[in-house]
Amino acid sequence: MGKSTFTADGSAPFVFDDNWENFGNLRPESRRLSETNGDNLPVVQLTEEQKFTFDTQGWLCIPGVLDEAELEPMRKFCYRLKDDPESLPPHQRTPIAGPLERLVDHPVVVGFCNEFLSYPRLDGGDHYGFRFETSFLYYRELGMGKFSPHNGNGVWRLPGSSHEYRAIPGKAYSGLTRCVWELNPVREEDGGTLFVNGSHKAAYTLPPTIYEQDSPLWRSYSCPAGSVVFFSEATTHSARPWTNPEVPRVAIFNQYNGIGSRFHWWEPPRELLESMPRKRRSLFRHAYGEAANTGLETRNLFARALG
Ligand SMILES: O=C(O)CCC(=O)C(=O)O
Ligand SMILES: [Fe+2]
Repeated sequence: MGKSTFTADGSAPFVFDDNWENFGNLRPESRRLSETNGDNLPVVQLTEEQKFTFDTQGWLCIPGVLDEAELEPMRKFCYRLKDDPESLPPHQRTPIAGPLERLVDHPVVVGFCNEFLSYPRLDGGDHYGFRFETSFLYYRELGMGKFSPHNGNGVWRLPGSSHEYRAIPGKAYSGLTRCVWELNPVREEDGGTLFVNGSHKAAYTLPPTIYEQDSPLWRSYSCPAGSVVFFSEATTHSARPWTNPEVPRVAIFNQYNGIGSRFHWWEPPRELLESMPRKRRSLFRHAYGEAANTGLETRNLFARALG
């Protein structure tokens, strides 16, 4: 387990586990988090400042992760998906295929998910301790996109909602989490996603002014092409109309969840999964906890009638 799983004073956060051998806390050998991704690249850990920013705001922008040589084939693939999907085999008509596939477990994404989503006991080295939920391409030209605020109050949600946020000293869990790759530059006034800072932890209901797009409660970001924005779905957020007539928004909206949670019904085709490195494929397992780190094909307990 890398150093990011310890609190700033170097101590391990107390994470309850389903055993009592270590006073209910995760055993030291269960404090595992992937250090490499599906392409065997080293995972990029979040800095203390990035962890603090995400935990307090409910969202985090990491600018300039991808360079132009990586971005160009990605944008081309997006235009093909949008304008000419029939030119792709059916199992590749998705933003997790082609040059976009490696965004799914990009080292920066794994670093983020290790901190805010992974259940360390179920990260098996070959398998991530978190799940992939959905992927969509959001392509927006002038006027596209609608102001529609939603979510918030994540600390107070019951777990079945998936829109939850939990925190103990030195450790936080973000539940359903969005990872947005901005493949074009975004200026603050262009129309990137809006957030209400701290609303994932809000104890009060949202004030009616939230329904005004120019409320000072709304925050957003500007970033160069190739930046990534993480946000907890428990944070109040909204789309808004795109205002830049020169440059469209070309954004990949990937989404992650805890290993034992599922919100959306979204199943990528087997043919696509079989072409992926084994570790990347582990992101697309069904939601379950027991022994999720021991293999992709686990036993269906239904076959065992007698317990
Ligand atoms: O379109 C956007 O900017 C926000 C979309 C949204 O609500 C979400 O990703 O959950
Ligand atoms: Fe949303």
